[in-house]
Amino acid sequence: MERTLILLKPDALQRNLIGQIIERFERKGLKIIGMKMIHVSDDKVKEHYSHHVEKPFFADLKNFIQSYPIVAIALEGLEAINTVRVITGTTLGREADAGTIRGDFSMSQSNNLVHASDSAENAQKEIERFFDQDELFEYKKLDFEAVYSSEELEK
Ligand code: FUP
Repeated sequence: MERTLILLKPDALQRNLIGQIIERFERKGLKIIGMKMIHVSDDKVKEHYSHHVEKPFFADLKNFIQSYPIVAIALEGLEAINTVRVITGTTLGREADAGTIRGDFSMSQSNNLVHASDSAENAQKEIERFFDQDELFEYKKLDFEAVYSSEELEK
């Protein structure tokens, strides 16, 4: 099973969408293994968006992500990284597919509600960035036996 990180951004909090967004991941069959509300530090913003630090929009992106608290969630499931990206939708909310979180709730490129890890390497780094080891929970998810076939459960 894979692990991935999502961040529910300040617009999700202010638009009262935290519950609806978490519900989408839960109902899909993903397992929540860590969850917390935080303010993102300067260092973490620079690390997390290191691929955008030199871009003209970085200052606005930084201000936005630090404007209000965010909710960080670590999820687990079979091929969870890709699955979560599919549920999240493409970056530009107003063009994202209907049925995705961004497609259903966002009109923006920056205020697009959710961050989702985009590769196995980044997922591991991002989970370590936002969670200490003792904030991640290993437990048996009882519905996994209904969500997956026995063969899939082995993976
Ligand atoms: P995504 O993986 O879909 O979150 O997209 P990126 O990693 O490319 O971008 C991260 C965040 O930077 C986006 F969620 C919003 C912000 N961004 C802008 O504000 N303007 C841009 O032109 C591109 C990205």
